[in-house]
Amino acid sequence: MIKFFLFAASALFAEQTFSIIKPDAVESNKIGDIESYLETSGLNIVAAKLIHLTPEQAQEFYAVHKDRPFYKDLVAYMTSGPVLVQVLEGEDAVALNRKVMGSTNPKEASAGTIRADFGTDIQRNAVHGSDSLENAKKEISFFFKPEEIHPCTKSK
Ligand code: IDP
Ligand code: MG
Repeated sequence: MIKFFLFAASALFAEQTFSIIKPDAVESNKIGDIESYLETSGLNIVAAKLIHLTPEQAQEFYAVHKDRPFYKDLVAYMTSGPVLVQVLEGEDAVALNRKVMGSTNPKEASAGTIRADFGTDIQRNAVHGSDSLENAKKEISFFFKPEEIHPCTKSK
């Protein structure tokens, strides 16, 4: 009975967000370390695949930045090697993931965050994370079919 209520409550408050382990971190063999930061924070990995983005995919994914001076370089960087795209689930997953990631610029990110520990500079900053629940839904559906996502059924 208690288990059922815990499961129902966790399902009710669970949120999903979208995450990318970027080319710099994949190339430097940091997938496992970064997953460990995410899992230790309480996030569950409920979908993941290693893919090499096409220029068209990267352009569309980052279309919101198309007028920024760094857009062309960002697309070149994000297509420079494979990335791990994934769906993370947990309570307040969007905000929690952003907290574990740290600030965009690794030099300004708090100690112990992924970007502080694995990022190189403001562009090569190891990870992407959705900035709102609305964008998380859009970004998840950009890369995953519903049947590729395996919501967490664990009661904590
Ligand atoms: P976020 O990834 O923390 O949400 P955004 O402002 O959405 O930051 O920028 C998207 C990505 O574009 C960053 O993660 C980073 O890779 C790159 N980027 C952002 N600002 C700059 C910049 O000033 N110079 C170069 N690249 C940047
Ligand atoms: Mg962003």
